Amino acid sequence: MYKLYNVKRWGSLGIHFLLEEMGVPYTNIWMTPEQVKAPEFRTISPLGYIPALGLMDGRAVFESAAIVAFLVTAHPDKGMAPAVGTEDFGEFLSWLNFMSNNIYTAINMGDHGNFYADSPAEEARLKVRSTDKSNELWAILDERLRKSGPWLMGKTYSALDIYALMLTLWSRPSEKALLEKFPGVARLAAGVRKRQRLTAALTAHEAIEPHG
Ligand SMILES: N[C@@H](CCC(=O)N[C@@H](CS)C(=O)NCC(=O)O)C(=O)O
Repeated sequence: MYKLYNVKRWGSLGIHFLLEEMGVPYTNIWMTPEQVKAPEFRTISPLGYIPALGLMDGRAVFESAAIVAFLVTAHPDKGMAPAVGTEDFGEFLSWLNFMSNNIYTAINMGDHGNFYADSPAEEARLKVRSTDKSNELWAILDERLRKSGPWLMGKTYSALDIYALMLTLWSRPSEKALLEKFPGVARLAAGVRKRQRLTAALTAHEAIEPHG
């Protein structure tokens, strides 16, 4: 059985939702921020980051996009991504990495205590830049969703939509402000929230409703 190293409302929530949606057996290892920072956790996740997914043989997959790519291809029968090797799969991987490399990173840059700021003034400046950059990136996703949605892969719901919902939760100045600004993203987020299989996990991460 997989082990999901999980912290409430952190980057593990997207993997938590995906595992629930796919209905594959797994256990949640709920962690505190202190446990995440402990040196022992680096033997599982080299940068001490959440999410990490423990495998049956004792190894772990880390980096959120890698975990998503691993799960959807390890369980192709669950239909959460196009078939491996198809052109659609190439498109799927592009948007997955677009979100993890760009939006996730832009959000992290604006976090309190981030590595790139060495004074409160720097931190405040990065927070503004992070929001500007995130909005620029969301606008690209929103255009795609408005033109050829409702999902990121068009008419087909996939792991990308769950990943996108996760990122909306961390928006600045607020999740609701992001959803008001980007109607295509709002429609996606509302659609993912309606998935019956996700109710328990949405509740566990206090994500049933968008935060104001
Ligand atoms: N590139 C990583 C980023 C993961 C990440 O930033 N995780 C945050 C939580 S959302 C974390 O674990 N931070 C731990 C810390 O900063 O000590 C991924 O996509 O998995």
